[in-house]
Amino acid sequence: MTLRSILIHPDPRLKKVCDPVPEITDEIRKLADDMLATMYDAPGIGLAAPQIGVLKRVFVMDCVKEKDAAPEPMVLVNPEITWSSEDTNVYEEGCLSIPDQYAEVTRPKEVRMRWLGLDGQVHQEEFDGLWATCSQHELDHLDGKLFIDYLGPMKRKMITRKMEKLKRERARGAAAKDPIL
Ligand code: K1U
Ligand code: ZN
Repeated sequence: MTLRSILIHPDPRLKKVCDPVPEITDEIRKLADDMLATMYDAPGIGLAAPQIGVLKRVFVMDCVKEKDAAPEPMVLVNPEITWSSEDTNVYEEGCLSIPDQYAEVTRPKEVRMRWLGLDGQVHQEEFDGLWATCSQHELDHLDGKLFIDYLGPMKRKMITRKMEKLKRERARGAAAKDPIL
């Protein structure tokens, strides 16, 4: 298992529509393992493959909130929404690719998703609450969409500028640590 670096917005890889996975292979199983480890380490409740620079339709999530509850890691390959509720829900979303920025996003309250599991079987499940919000946020990542794309242009630009500054500071910090850079 390897911890992978999480890309920070703006990055062209976060804007791409990802490719379907033709079959479950050892490479996909390893990718899912790495993604779960990276998500738990961050920490986060979800992570999509493009966030680690892999443009494949895979995401992981675990929205168990209670501290002492058993983890419920999920790996969704080629996920699709097959039904969404008329009812909506507003949640203050965050994103590991947009650190420390949060904004309210309105999405369907419940969704039914179909996906390919690591067992090679097609799965279908209805999600609600945080699972519904997170699964839709992650599916958006696979279509090159970020939660800030739901915001007005002013707020989106302000957050993008903050992220550009953060990336410059991180690059400077890394260069100061490494005499070769
Ligand atoms: O996709 C991502 O960037 C992960 C993101 C998922 C998400 C959060 C909130 C609403 C929708 C989707 C995160 O995990 S951000 C971090 C976060 O929410 C969190 C971190 C630690 C504990 C609990 C939550
Ligand atoms: Zn995100």
